[in-house]
Amino acid sequence: MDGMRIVVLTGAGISAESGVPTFRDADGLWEGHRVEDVATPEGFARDPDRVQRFYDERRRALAAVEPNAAHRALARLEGALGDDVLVVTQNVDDLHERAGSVNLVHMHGELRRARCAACGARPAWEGDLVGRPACPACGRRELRPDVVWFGELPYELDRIESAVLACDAFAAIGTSGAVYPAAGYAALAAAFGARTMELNLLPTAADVPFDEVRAGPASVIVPRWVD
Ligand code: BV8
Repeated sequence: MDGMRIVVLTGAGISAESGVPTFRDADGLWEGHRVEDVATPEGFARDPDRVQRFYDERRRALAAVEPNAAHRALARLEGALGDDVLVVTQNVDDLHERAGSVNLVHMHGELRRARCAACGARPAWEGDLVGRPACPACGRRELRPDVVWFGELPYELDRIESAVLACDAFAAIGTSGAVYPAAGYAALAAAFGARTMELNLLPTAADVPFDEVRAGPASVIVPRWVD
C-alpha cells in the first residue's frame, strides 16, 4: 500500500473484542438506556445526573479494557506509511491512542475528556463528573462529557472531509453505517475515485457498494489486511 493515502473510519466493532459494548448489537437499548435519553442534549437537560452517571461508568470501564490486535495493526499501518494514514474514529474510547495511533481524529469526542459548558475548555478528565467538579480553567461547575451527542456538531469535519476527498483508499472497520455524517464518507471517497473497503463481522447493508468486503472479527481480519 506504499504511497497510498488511506483513510480508516472505525466504529464500535473495532473495540468489541476489547470488551467495549457496541451500540446496536443489543436489543436497541444501550447498556439499559434509550439513546435519546443519554446521548442527546435534551436527555442531558432532562436528567443531567443520569447522563453523567452513564458516562462516568463508561469512563471508569476504560481502566479494565485493552487495545486489541485490530487497534495495534492500524498503529503499525501508520508506522509504515506515516502521514499517508488517518484514522477517523467514531469511538469515544482511547484504545487507538493506547495502541499507538497518532494521526487520529475522535469525531464524536472522547470519554477521557470533559467539556466546560461555561467556558468551552476541554480538559483531559479521569474521574467522575456527576459530582459537578469545578472546571480547571474557569472554576464554574458546568463540566459535561466531551462527547458529541445526536444533534451536535461532530469535531474536525473539515479535516476529515478533505482527507476523504484526497484519499486513494477508504476502509470502514466495525461500523454499522447508521450515523451521519460518518456514514456518508464511504460514498464521498468513492465519488472522488478512492477504492473502498468494509471490514466487519457481518457485511452491512451500507448505502454504497464497497469495492471489497472482508467479513470476520476485527482482531483477525484487520491484521490480515494491514500485514
Ligand atoms: C450531526 C457519541 C449536524 C456518544 C455518537 C435522519 C437522516 C440522516 C441523519 C440524521 C437524521 N436525523 C438526525 C440525523 C443526524 C444524526 C444521525 O445520523 N442520526 C441517525 C441515528 C439517523 N447525526 C447527528 O446528530 C450527528 N451530528 O448530524 O450534526 C451536522 C452534521 C454535519 C454538518 C453540520 C451539522 C452526531 C452523531 C454523533 C452521535 N454520537 N456517539 C457516545 O458514544 O456516547 S454516535 C454512536 O453511534 C457512536 O459514536 C457511533 O458513532 C455511532 C454508530 O455506532 P457504530 O460505531 O457504527 O457501532 P454500532 O454498534 O452501530 O455497530 C457496530 C458494528 O460493528 C456493526 O456493524 C457490527 O456488525 C460490527 N461488529 C461488532 N463486533 C465486531 C464488529 N466488526 C468487527 N469485529 C467485531 N468483533
